[in-house]
Amino acid sequence: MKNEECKMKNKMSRKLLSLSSACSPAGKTVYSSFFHSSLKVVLYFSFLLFTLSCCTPKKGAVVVEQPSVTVPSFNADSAYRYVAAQVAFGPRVTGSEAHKSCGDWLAAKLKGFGADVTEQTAELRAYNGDKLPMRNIIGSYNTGTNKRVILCSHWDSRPWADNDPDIANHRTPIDGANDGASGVGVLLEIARQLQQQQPTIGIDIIFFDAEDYGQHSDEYNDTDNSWCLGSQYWARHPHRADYLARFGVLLDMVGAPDARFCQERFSRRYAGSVVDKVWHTAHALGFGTYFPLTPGNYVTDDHLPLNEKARIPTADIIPYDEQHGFGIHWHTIDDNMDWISPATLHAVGQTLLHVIYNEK
Ligand code: 1BN
Ligand code: ZN
Repeated sequence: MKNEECKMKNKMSRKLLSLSSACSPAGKTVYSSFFHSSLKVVLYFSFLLFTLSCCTPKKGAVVVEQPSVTVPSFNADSAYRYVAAQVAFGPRVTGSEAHKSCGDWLAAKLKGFGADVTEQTAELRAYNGDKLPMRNIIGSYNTGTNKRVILCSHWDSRPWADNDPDIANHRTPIDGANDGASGVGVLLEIARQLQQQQPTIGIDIIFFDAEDYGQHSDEYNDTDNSWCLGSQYWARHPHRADYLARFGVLLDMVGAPDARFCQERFSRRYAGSVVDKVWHTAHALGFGTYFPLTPGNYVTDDHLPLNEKARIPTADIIPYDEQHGFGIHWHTIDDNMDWISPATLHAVGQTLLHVIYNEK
């Protein structure tokens, strides 16, 4: 989208402010020495009534626009390149060489975009006993403020294509272009924008590890928390003591051309106001087709530990529809760059930029 077009949409979504709402109750102390206290009370309430009536917008009242914020334009080609760069490392399976190299690259990119970078490392155990050298990578902006928002994605990729139609691929690791790299690509582009124009609030971009090392679908195992190990760890050990954020937004699989981000149900339950904010912003910007206002399903994802353990209301932008589930490429060897659409990355990234820059 061109800069001008974006600014126009930004203008359209501005709130209108009644001119008369600038009135405020005042003057009480000026008159206080002239009257007895009972008279003072009567006068005070008369004044309050006058003030309230003055502040009620009248038919035909003059309205002025609140000063607008300029929201940067999300560059979808740049985000696309960040997705491709991650995929080029090979499958980022936690503990693999590609994982290590890609993690170094992500930390360097965030630093290059001016973030304060914190890494959390821990040796975790997967549900099957595999040792997992977990690495959460966090890029913080405007650390001096406690008005903070989390934007997060997982950066690891699934070790097994266990949803592939060909059973011969069920032990093959996946590229995870959409499942992993797409959300990170959008957030790297947002990081680049944050460096160029600082918003009022502080932002923590968190790349969670070991989201996708969950139970293989061909194995029976009754562990129910085998997914989202990095975010579970972060929720138990936030990267700052007494860390708090107003809200969070998780991006998972935000790159497919036909993506429909129905409202994930845990997000509606725990973070209804965040869902409203994000989905209504998307609609105001003309991205309503990607963001239906209808409920999706319940998804075990990185937002759950943030909502349930860290108590930070966090919404998950994740595609789901009755017909295609998470998409036909989900956990198959076909989750590659062919499934990445700059238009979808743009819809998600531009929506988030508007949410961030309009937060006061
Ligand atoms: C999201 C992307 N998830 C995995 N890859 C979470 C998930 C876990 C989705 C279990 C469905 C079942
Ligand atoms: Zn996955």
